[in-house]
Amino acid sequence: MRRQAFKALAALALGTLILGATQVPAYADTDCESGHFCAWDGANYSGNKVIDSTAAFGTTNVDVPDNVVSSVKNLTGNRWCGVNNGFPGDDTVLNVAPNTRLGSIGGADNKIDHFYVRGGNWGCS
Ligand SMILES: [Ca+2]
Ligand SMILES: [Ca+2]
Repeated sequence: MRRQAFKALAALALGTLILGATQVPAYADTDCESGHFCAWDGANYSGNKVIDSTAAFGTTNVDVPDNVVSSVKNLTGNRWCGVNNGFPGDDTVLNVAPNTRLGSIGGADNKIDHFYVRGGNWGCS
């Protein structure tokens, strides 16, 4: 009797494990696929999506429309660095770590003109 109760408990625990493993992730993105970098001209992923890119790390100039980017999703394993073209030099104004979503980008808002792509463990410079 005790043995049967144990078996039932074990089966229940296994069932719970399997159910847990097949659950849909709580935070699925419908507007930017895994492996992509996306940016919007509005805050919180609103307005127009101005870029949806799978550029590889080492890419030095991923162009975006000038001075409109306001929110980003980096669903890649790379770091994405946002640049404001300037004189005499360009300024890196945004550093987006791998697998990071930024609904607002602070001082970089409406300034970025292109991105460059670094390895995930690298910094922007
Ligand atoms: Ca904007
Ligand atoms: Ca700019």
